[in-house]
Amino acid sequence: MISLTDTVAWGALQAHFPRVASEHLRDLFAGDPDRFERLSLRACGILLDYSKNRVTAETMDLLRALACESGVMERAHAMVSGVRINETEDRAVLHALLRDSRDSPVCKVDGALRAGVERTLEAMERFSEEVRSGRWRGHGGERITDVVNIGIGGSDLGPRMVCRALAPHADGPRVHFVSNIDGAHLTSTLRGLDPARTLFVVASKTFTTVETMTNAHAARRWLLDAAGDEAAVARHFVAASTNRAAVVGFGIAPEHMFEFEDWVGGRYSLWSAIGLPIAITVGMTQFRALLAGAHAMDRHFLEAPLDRNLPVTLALLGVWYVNFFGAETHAVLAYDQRLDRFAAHLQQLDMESNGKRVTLASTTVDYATGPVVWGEPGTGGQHAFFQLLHQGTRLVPADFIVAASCDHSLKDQHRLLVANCLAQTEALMLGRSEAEVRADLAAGGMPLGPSNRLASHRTFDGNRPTNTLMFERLDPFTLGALVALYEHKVFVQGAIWRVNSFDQWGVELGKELATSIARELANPDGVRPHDASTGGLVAEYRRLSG
Ligand code: G6Q
Repeated sequence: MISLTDTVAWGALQAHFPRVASEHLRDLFAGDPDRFERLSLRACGILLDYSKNRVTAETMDLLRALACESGVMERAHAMVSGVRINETEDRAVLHALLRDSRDSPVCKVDGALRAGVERTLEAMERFSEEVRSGRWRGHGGERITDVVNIGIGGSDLGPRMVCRALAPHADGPRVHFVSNIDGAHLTSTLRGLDPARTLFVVASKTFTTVETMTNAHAARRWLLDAAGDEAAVARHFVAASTNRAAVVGFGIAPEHMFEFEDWVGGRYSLWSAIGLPIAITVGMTQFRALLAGAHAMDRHFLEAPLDRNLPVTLALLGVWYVNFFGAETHAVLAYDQRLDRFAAHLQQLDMESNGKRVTLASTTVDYATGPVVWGEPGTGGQHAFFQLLHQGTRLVPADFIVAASCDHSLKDQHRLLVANCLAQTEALMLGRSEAEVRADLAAGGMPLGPSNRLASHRTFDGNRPTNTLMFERLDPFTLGALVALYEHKVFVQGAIWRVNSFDQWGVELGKELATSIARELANPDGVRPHDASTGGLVAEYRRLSG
């Protein structure tokens, strides 16, 4: 197989790049009054305006040719047909099945798999309703008021992000999330909670993850210190996992284990039993609406032609900036306080999926792959890092995300929020030329001397690319569609970069070393030779900790 950089489509993009790189977005807009209409798409209630990108119609055609030459959609159809596309772990990748519709399915898989998904959803529905209605009681007969999800990585970030985003819909017990091995996380979360009214969800695909199991055992001790009876564990702990034996070994009854399968990757698992805290706090109807939104996006992704396809378009624009403009990062700027964990979720989704340098053919890439993904909700960022976005030396492509309507009563503030979002993308695109700055300064009465000094500081180059994603409101359906949109974006990029987006070997080495260093920190005689830095730090820890 020829290398990606030797493909016809790649060569054509390389030849095309200098022409586009020298164009200013201001001129592209001036030369085409229909640019917004031509370069915007709608699906599942989401508008994607990608007109403020440094592309022409030809660029998009060439990028789509790259997707075709890379067999992106063939791979997508293989994924939803249950082909083991996660080759390095020999697993299928079927998170789309978790949200598939029985009436109009997109996955072509065995009925038994589908039935298993439905069984888990029904079990989640029964259990979440019991907890929400108060029929489920703690060991002492008290109603549950607080649910603590203990999990990390994919067993934390997705459900945590969704619970925060859907907070206006929450009418069940309060949910809390504990992930860090740092005991401060569990301690501060449990402070103020009543063991008699607290339910723990131990969320772990493997049920072996050190952080999760350590926190789960500490939580178990906290409960038993108060309850004084081992039998309390069965009323205050449930699990979302694939590892039945370990769950039962912990003291959780098998009927209180919510199962999923190994074809659900951690960072794609919020749609599975890992979503239990979501179902408990907002109810199963809303959880099913979240799944329906994701399903609608799955269908759109699989069926829309490439030039109308939102995930494909977002992915190709990302490839354009990473591989041709040399962008190192990608910002996700949600103008929505409720999406304050959205960038964190996308960080894992994107960076754990495509932060790879070896292809599926086991060759080392000679091109860049996944960017550093980062972001904060607007408008806070405007008063912090936006300076660099506007006037720094780096190109940082960014996605702006905003809902037209809000669920609170401060409508004027929401209008201001939207105004800020639109103003930023306009400013990043247009910039402000030195001539305009000079004219402004002169109009304000500034003499020529100071004006000469200040003008360049106050000039904005513009030409900084952004996508805007706008929808009516952040309801469960739209959130589901939005998350699935990014899942498929990441999939498309992984397919183009030829990496396996579904493994995560890169997290293993640090885990291994932490286990052995933990033993050394506990036992001074067990120290093995280290490099000078690590050895020095082990010694310093000993000295400081006594
Ligand atoms: C995600 C990764 C990883 C995983 C955590 C937790 O895709 O696989 O983040 O979710 O390591 O694993 P467990 O759910 O097995 O505890």
